[in-house]
Amino acid sequence: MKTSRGWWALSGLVAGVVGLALSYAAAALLHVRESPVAVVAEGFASLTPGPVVKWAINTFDKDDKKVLVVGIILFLLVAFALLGRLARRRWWAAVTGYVVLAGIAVVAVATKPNPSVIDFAPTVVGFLFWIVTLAVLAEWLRRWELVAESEDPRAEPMHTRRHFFLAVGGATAFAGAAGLLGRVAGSARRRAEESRRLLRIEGVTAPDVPDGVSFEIPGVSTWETPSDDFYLIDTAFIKPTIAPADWSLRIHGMVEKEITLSYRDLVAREITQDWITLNCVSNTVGGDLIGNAWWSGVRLASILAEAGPLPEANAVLQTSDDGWNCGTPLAALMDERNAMLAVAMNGEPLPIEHGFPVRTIVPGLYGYVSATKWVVDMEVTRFDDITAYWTDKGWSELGPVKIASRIDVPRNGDDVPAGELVVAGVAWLQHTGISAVEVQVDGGRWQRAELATTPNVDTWVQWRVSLDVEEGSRQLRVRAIDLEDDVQTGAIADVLPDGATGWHTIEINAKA
Ligand SMILES: Nc1nc2c(c(=O)[nH]1)N[C@H]1C(S)=C(S)[C@@H](COP(=O)(O)O)O[C@H]1N2
Ligand SMILES: [Mo]
Repeated sequence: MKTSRGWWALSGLVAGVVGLALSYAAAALLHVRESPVAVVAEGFASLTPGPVVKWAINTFDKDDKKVLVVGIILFLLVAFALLGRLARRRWWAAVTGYVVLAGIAVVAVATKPNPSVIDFAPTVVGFLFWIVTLAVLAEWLRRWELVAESEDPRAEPMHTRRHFFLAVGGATAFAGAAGLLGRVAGSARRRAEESRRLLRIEGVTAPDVPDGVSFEIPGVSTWETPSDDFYLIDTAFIKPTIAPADWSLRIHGMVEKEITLSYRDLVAREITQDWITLNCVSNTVGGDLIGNAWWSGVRLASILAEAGPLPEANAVLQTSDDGWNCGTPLAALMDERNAMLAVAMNGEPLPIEHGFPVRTIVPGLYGYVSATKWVVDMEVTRFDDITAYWTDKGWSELGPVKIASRIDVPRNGDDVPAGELVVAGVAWLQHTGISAVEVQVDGGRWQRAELATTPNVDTWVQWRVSLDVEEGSRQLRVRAIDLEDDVQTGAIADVLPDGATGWHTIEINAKA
């Protein structure tokens, strides 16, 4: 056996470093707050008994976290080297060792509050790259060993050894590049977050909640959807991180005058603010891909009027910094409704994942044809001449929202006391408005609900009704009527191609 254990240890080390670097880069690119090492460090710290933590803080002062992270990394480097040596004879034992290490990171992530699937990605990515790198290096080491042991005079140990060292060098360079990528991505995120935190936009005020919009019934969606709870839909695996100073919007195409707006130009204009409910065409009957926020921004009608659309134009192809696009009816952007380039949500600059620094909001249209996040380009055009991300996949060209209503309390399957029962929820038809909501028990008479107030026709409205329910299994069903007296249809349609229809129906159990 001519290769030394040292080379196996080196392979283990290099493979481990590749895995760590890749998990770090993945964390930065996916905007997962913590890389596996940081999460494990946090978990470790939270499990450490108080006196030890006190001792650590006293001994290392502000550096206590750094000491812990450095300690974990040193431990890992030793573990990687040992696992590399182990891989020489017992490949599966080494793999098991790494599964255990990754398992610790998975547990640390899983025990954090509200972990999402994406939070596990850095650990998985790191694990996969570790295995692949070790397998490649081990392959070259084995060949080297074979050649070294062989009696064949034509065998050239130098040759296979060179390949091994090339592979080690390549893997190290790869880890370095990944680490660098992680740093750059992380710093772009930090820069955008920092500029967002420092941003004060004149004319943006805290949400102005009108009287009477909420019945304050527990279980019914709150009037204002907190930005942190607002549903998130986009196709961007990596969310754009654009500092306002780097943002601009180009409006061009079938216009008399092309316009390019900087962020400063935009927010120097008059700010418009309103409550607007946004929902997704993929929201199923009774679903929760909907939210209501206080949006602040600049009216698109005034900006587009300056550009001067040509008479033949009927669409605006909006493009996001991440490449996603959608076609929006020009009329919806220019009529009296409050279509805007939004810069703030619920009184704060847009959260990065909701389109910072600028997104489009158009009351009355589903998000997929209007609500472009990280919007950077608007081409005034004709629907005949364009296709866009979702219309290419079979969704309708025009996406006006459909009337809908939802029962929030009681919940489907709830046990309730028989007798008087308060049923409540929300209903919406942005840009038209709701005039009435009706509820029926077991297909009986439609009973009118009481409506809360709304500041405009672009928001959802809360409703409630007190019903008498007899003992037993009961079915509740809701429908809404709009301000033009059109009644919500009970015909069931799928979300594809232009939004679901049907009455939200739940089963409850009334008990004596
Ligand atoms: N850049 C970009 N903007 C986008 C999307 C997207 O995939 N990419 N999805 C749209 C869809 S389908 C919806 S429903 C809304 C959702 O906005 P939200 O994530 O802020 O709730 O954003 C719209 N804007
Ligand atoms: Mo959507």
